[in-house]
Amino acid sequence: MPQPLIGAVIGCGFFAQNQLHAWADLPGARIVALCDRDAVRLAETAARFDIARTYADAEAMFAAERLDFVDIATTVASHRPLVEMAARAGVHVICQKPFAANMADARAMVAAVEAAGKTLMVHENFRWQSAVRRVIEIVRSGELGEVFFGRVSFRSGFDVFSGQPYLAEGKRFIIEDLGIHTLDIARALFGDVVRMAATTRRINPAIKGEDVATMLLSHGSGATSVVDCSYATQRSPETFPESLIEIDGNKGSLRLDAGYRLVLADRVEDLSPPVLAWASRPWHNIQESVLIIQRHFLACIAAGIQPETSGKDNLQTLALVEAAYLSAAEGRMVELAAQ
Ligand code: NAD
Ligand code: 89V
Repeated sequence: MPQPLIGAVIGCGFFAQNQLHAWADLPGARIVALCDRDAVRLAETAARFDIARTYADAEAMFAAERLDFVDIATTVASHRPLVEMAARAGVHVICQKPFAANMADARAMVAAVEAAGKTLMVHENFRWQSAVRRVIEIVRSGELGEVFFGRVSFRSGFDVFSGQPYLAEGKRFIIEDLGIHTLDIARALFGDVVRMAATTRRINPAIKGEDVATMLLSHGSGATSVVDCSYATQRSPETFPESLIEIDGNKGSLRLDAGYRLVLADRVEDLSPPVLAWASRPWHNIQESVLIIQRHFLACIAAGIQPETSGKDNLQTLALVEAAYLSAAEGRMVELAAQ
């Protein structure tokens, strides 16, 4: 059995708890240190996961610890300084989405970790949800033939603001926070995008950003897809946090319906994800994907290969986010360049 990789987690907030549970489930990693500027969160998380060494300052942590990797679980504003610090410390990096607030920061982070000769993966976990993964496998197997149409849809009225109050405060909301996942799923299914158009709306008057977005994508593969997301949709049953998918190919069609029900021409598959011991509904779908993506990170380091959701790959997803905001602001189709 190879020695586990030694890691640290920066950011002990709402979502990091899932990441720490997943690391504890993975024999290939051992988290030895935690960092957070918030002393209460830091102490509570250290006690919950029995992690002895804690730091209020990431620079101090990198100076004191001998790490193989760092997991950055903070919100976007801190990503660039922390990723660049990790690159200077010569450790592998996994960083939460949204990876960067702009393309320049994203490119700088990719370049810094590349120059250090280390692995950089973005925690872009929606394409790693087991139901979505099954759909990706079917498309990549060629079973549907040449795909000409797709839809990736996330519509919900779930209150995400109580757990993540910062989501109500930003000028940007649903495309940057959630659409980024659904756009990434569309890329995983249909390939990179050559042009796109988007419209946005804000329905909830209590938040600052847009909570509805509808996007039309032309993929280089020839497929057209619609990616739509909303946190202003009153559904029954509520489907948070499921991404519903429809795909048409010249040899067949599929639908990933509500309730993780996959329908192909001649069969139905129940793709309900497991509820891991530390997980709870309705988040169990996302929580399972955290375990899967973190396992992928360790496997890629062991094999010396780039993760599927590497920093470099994520530049294409971030470019779609930027293009969507530009298209919505200017009311026009936006061309995408290769990143
Ligand atoms: P949060 O505000 O609850 O937690 C962030 C923590 O980071 C806070 O405790 C804060 O004190 C700490 N922090 C910030 N900057 C720091 C720094 N420079 N040094 C040390 N500590 C610092 O946020 P959250 O809801 O846990 O979200 C974190 C990230 O995870 C966000 O980017 C969010 O978009 C992402 N997220 C991803 C998913 C997913 O499914 N992939 C789900 C939820 C949130
Ligand atoms: O997945 C996320 O990034 C979360 C949520 C599901 C609430 O949008 O912020």
